[in-house]
Amino acid sequence: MKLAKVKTADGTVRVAVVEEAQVQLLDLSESENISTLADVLNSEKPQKLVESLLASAEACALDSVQFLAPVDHQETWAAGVTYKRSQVARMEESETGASHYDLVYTADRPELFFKATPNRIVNPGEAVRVRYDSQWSVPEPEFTLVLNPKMEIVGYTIGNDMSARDIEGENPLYLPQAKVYRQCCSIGPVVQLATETLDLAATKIDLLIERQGETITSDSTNLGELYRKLPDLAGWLGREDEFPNGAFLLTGTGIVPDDDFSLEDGDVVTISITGIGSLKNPVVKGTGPVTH
Ligand code: DO4
Ligand code: MG
Repeated sequence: MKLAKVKTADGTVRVAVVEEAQVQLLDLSESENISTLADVLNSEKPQKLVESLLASAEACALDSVQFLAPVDHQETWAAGVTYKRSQVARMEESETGASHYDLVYTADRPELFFKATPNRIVNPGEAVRVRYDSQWSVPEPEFTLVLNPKMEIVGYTIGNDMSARDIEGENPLYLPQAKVYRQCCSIGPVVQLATETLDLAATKIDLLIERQGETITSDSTNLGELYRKLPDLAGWLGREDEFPNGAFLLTGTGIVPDDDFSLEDGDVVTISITGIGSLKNPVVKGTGPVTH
């Protein structure tokens, strides 16, 4: 079952079940303590809850709603260097810290970093940003875990971990600046409930980047290439921390474009993952710092 947070034609934000050609808008008005998608995801049995609400749902054409990022008050975190491709690319780009990436790839403790507050996450279809002070930035297409406050994996979605390779490469201590800035992340368009066992190798992750209507780069990987186990990543995140609203956890990139590639203003990034769908965002590159 796929769930989404959508904006309807009259501007209201609703929780919906996504079907082939339509969405079912759920009526949460009678459900005690359930008013948002996060409330549904964090409930005892999300699928059962939704099934009980489907009888009173209102069907609506798929193209009549806007899909929003399926995020409410959750923090978004990310794992790094979880695929061989990411380890190799980062060792090559790093001017000073190559051995850190080598060590963390096989270490028991994974790399986990804070990625975004909800206000830094853009909706599907809205622009992700390249920092104006980066000349080498890429999207990172990442299978993303949806975690409830017990750190249980309740769903899956798609995440784009926008990254400034030149800033991270200059010094690993610049990682927060390479990773966290306005419009640095996109998530969505739906949450696939984690009710069935995942076939890792059959879960394909595709990246397509278009420039002026032409494909300029594309690549694929699959979850079978992920070095870590998904529940282990969730376990490390929750090891000594609390997430009262739940959390999103991007699980790292297995796709890194060639070193001569950098995103430009106007590019369009599409990430597709088997069983979830496609997340598409245009790219904006600013020309100067934020005016506060
Ligand atoms: O080590 C820095 C970040 C790694 C990352 O974001 C990734 O591997 O996806
Ligand atoms: Mg990443």
